[in-house]
Amino acid sequence: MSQRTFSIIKPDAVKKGDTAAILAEISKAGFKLVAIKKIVLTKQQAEGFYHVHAARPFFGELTDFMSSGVIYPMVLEKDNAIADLRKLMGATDPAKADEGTIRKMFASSIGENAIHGSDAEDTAAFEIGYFFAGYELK
Ligand code: FUP
Repeated sequence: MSQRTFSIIKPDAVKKGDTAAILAEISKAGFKLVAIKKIVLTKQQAEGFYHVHAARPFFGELTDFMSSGVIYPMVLEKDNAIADLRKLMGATDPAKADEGTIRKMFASSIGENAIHGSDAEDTAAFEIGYFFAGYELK
């Protein structure tokens, strides 16, 4: 069944000029681009997005990084979108990511790993709503 998920092209990938190449991989994998925008998060906005990680030791570093430059948040749609995007992204640590995954191709470290993808239906709903209004999701 058709499903929506949420993704972000992160500041490291944008700075390296890999945005279009990553979008091409996403398109090749059969995802429809429902919505996309270009923004720079404040530190506070990054903290709100990653609130589930607030107690983790890497929270400060993660939210500094995510507010350090342009990102492209987007909503993607296909059958089984949430799980399929996670597969296409590869492991959080690019050193452990399979060949052909976006993190294997474009990420440099566990902290600066090129792309975000929702991990479940409830987080996808929260994350889509964090960045997009209903009228932007037609
Ligand atoms: P993922 O779902 O693969 O993006 O990974 P997590 O939800 O576990 O982590 C979210 C983000 O926190 C990662 F993308 C990068 C950052 N992180 C670290 O910086 N160090 C870690 O040890 C784990 C995650």
